[in-house]
Amino acid sequence: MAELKRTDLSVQHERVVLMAVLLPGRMINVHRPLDELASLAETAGAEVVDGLVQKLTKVHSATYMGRGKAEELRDRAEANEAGTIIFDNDLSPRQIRELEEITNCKIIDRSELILDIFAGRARTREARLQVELAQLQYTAPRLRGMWTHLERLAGAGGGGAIGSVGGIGTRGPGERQIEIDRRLVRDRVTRLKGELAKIDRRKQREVQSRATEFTVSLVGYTNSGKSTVMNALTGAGQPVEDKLFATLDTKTARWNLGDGQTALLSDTVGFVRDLPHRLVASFRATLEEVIHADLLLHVVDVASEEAPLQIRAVNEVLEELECADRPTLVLLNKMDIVEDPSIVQIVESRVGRSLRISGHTGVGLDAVVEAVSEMIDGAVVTTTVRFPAREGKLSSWIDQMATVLDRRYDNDSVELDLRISRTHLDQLCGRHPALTIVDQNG
Ligand SMILES: Nc1nc2c(ncn2[C@@H]2O[C@H](COP(=O)(O)OP(=O)(O)OP(=O)(O)O)[C@@H](O)[C@H]2O)c(=O)[nH]1
Ligand SMILES: [Mg+2]
Repeated sequence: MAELKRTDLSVQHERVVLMAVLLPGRMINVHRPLDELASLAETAGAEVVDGLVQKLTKVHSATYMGRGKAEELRDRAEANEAGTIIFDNDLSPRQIRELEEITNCKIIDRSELILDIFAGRARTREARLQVELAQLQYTAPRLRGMWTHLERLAGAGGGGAIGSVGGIGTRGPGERQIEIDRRLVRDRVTRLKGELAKIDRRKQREVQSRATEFTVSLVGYTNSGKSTVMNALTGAGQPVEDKLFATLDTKTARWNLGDGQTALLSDTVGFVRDLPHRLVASFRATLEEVIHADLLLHVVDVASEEAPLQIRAVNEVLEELECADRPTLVLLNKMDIVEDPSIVQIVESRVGRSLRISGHTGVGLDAVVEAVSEMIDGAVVTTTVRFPAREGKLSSWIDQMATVLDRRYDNDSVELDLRISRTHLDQLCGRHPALTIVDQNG
């Protein structure tokens, strides 16, 4: 019976009971451990009817939580007529099975819930493919009867091969069906990876073509106000919602900083603690702008008492993307509704350079423009370089990465006057010993 329940992992319109197991060292608000999970569940369309918390020093390998507590969970679900229990933790396929036996409910873990939200919100083709890949990879080993799930994905826009197996599931999840499911999943994963690799290459070219521009990326916890700040700075018209994961793709707009100075500003998907690794990996194309940005603007909701935890979670994702040491300016957002100023002070003492702002009222945004403008001035230099004329590849690389102000030929060598970012100039010198810097100012 439990196997049949796990053919569809959506929790939309379901009455659910929440469960958080608190373990030492986990990033969670111990005073209100179910708050975020409740927002996630509601974002996914579920109706939260009850919640339970258990403190443990270590997990039980078979049932994750204590058996007695699992039975209490069953009673709570029964009393509230809930058919689904959502865990704030990630569970192994075996733990899910055991817990479904005990509670007689569908068990959804944290990653599955997040993936479900992403699936419901993905609008662009790129986002849909990315979510589907992450879902298949995370969910496949956890499902017995896959086909209903696959059909749902196909119906949701994944499209293609899966839809053509419609009807098979009516035979139920027998052994043979499991084999067919596994093969279908493998084939689909291969196809999705191929399509995503193509998108990835296109995105890389796109990002590279902007290499002569100064690029800035907004990053931050979901709902911290990234899109609001983006709109306030550029008038980009990004949708803003008091919901988790309102933005799932990346939008880039020109940011006019005054005095003819411009940069490209990108707004992208928000992060959340314990973001499934698969999801981060498959969202690489969407995060391409972040990965290559000259500067990160880390937006923090300092009106939330969870701000310090959220900063840690964002930094972990940045580490995973290998851009933890990128120049970063922290924007302490929602200053207009801060109730506890000590949170702002704590955050200020823990992060590097930060500015207090409100994307809503616009307070503090002038200082952001000024700070970024100064960074651009420091980050771009005017220089003269010389190299042998036969180095054609080097010449075309420079054409892509820099603005060539003047080009002079002298016997067998070329001399170029350039406007180029410091980072690119360092790369250039490191990779091409044949190149010499003749003159540099700024
Ligand atoms: N009071 C106040 N509310 C803000 C401020 N900035 C954003 N908000 C609100 O916070 C909510 C989330 O804002 P978004 O800009 O959508 O946040 P986001 O970081 O883009 O969120 P996701 O795309 O979902 O990750 C919205 O309801 C905004 O109106 C601010 O400075 N002050
Ligand atoms: Mg947003």
